[in-house]
Amino acid sequence: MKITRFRTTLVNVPLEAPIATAIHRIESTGCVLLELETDQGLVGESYVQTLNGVRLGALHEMLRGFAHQVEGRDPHMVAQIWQDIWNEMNPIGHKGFSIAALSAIDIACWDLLGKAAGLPLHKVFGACRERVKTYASGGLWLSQPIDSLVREAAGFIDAGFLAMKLRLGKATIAEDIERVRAVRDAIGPGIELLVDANQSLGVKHAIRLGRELEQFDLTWFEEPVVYHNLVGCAEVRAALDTPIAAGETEYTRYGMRDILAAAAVDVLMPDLQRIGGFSEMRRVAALASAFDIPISTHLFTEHSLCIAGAEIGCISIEHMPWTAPLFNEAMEIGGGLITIPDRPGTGFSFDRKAIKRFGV
Ligand code: SMN
Ligand code: MG
Repeated sequence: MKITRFRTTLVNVPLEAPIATAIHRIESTGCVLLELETDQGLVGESYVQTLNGVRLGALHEMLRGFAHQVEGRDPHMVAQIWQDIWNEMNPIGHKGFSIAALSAIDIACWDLLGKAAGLPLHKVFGACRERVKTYASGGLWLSQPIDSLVREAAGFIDAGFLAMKLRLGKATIAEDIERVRAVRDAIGPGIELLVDANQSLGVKHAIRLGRELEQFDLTWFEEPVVYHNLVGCAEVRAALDTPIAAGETEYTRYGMRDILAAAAVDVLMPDLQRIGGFSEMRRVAALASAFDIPISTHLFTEHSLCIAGAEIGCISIEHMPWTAPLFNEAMEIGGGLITIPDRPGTGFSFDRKAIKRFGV
């Protein structure tokens, strides 16, 4: 099998409503879609994104700059293709959009491998489960008033979720506690509640807040401090019983190695676009397992399902609905679990009508 065409398309998918975290204001997700066409008629698909569609042209240009690394090659050589792209990006750096480009190409190559084998990717990798625990993450934003949080939390339970994530980072500890208390009271003790401060807190603030939050039996406290303060994150972790989660903002196995070596997290949260695709995600899962630290994937829900289906140490997957409108297939959620699709490749294909509708 040979890759004959490297096709990219730009879309901007609006969110249902604008949202905010402690560090984000988001109205849409701009995506560069990649389709690798082959001489066998199979097409490998993937996408990478930039929030609000800003700098989409730069992301696109970065991706196109590596097209020559796959044109004319057999996608079964994905490990060598990955390494060749890694080597080529040495002068521009192994973080940021360069890694996003590598991720897109890697994911599309793997999608082709699954399709060529007629197997879902978790079975190509070697499967461990057919369903994975998830949590509702497309809501409970910092921008919402408390009555809206309470209403939305009830809606998540109605939609089949048994876990959900609330964003923190209000100006005062009292406000954050009030919001956690309101949601915990609304959902009761049997539903898992996670919180995410999006790196907005100082170490002492995070510890003081975290101590007050112990009473709410949180599943985890995510990104309490700025992502590069690994020593500070480890201090917060040592001071609290609540598990600490982080990792979404760092890149590749090298970024994950530093987080793990600093004993900064109880749960590692690699992001498919920032990690370097499926190839690197699997290496990171192995690395985390050597520290006895579980992983839980960040964003990219549809495409992360095959990793959850193949990695014993993947304890859950973030459910973010932002890119669902791009796909023909819907995710199956019930009883707090998402079903890992049994369709070849990633199991998700771009909806041509949606691509037209959201095209930029
Ligand atoms: C998050 C990440 C990116 C955009 C919005 C929110 C958040 C998460 O950190 O973990 O979902
Ligand atoms: Mg987060």
